Amino acid sequence: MIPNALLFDVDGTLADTERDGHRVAFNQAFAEAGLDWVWDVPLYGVLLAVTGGKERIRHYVERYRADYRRPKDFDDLIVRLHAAKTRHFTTLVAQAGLPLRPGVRRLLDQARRAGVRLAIATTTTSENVSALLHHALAPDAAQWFEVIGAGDVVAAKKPAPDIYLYVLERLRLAPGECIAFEDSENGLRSSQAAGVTTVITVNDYTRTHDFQGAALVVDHLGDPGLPCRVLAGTPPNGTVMIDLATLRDLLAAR
Ligand code: XBP
Ligand code: MG
Repeated sequence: MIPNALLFDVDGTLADTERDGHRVAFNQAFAEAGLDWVWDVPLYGVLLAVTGGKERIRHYVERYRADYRRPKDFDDLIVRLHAAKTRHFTTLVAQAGLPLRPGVRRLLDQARRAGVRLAIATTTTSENVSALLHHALAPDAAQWFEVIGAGDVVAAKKPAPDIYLYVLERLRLAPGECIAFEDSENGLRSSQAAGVTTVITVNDYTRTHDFQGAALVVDHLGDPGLPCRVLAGTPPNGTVMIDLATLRDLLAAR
């Protein structure tokens, strides 16, 4: 059987948003607030181990800025910084544009034609998801996804399974009827703990993560003329792109 629904992570999976999107927006928010906090590309890779922007800012201060004298309203400061960061990120997505990763549009189109349901399970803030879908995919793309599970809608972010459980409950589907797409170890821990078969598309930040338990690990989903490379797992012979036939075989092998 082909899956009844495809559940997509956003950051790193639909588009490479972290290095040139979120990271830049965090730095803009810090500079605007007069803080000398700068997250360079390697440091941001380390900070990504903590999911959620507000949680990441707090972790950075605790772990790297022993010198920083926290104001009394430190919790509120984090909320304000994060709101500014979201404003910068959505502006960046609208102005600079962050392209979709290979094969994302092709697979979404194929799923929609076949009546396979679509949903999003992400840690990022919902405004960021709306902006990315609108600008990178199509102005009406948010409507392609029956459920958009994002950000603080659940108490525990990835690697906890909560966001996947939230999405599955709203779709009224069992995990075994769905396939999840993730790019990171935290994402895989989350989808796996919810019992969803997972395909990983790695990126520069996540290439070295532990993807034990993923059904398939590829460099990207593949497109005509741009075959994907299988890094772990056994897809059907001659797989050059991840399509509904590949996903049907992965579910059958579960
Ligand atoms: C994404 C994240 C998010 C983004 C920033 O993880 O960890 O924190 O980096 O988003 P995943 P916010 O792809 O596993 O969902 O700043 O909006 O929290
Ligand atoms: Mg991700």
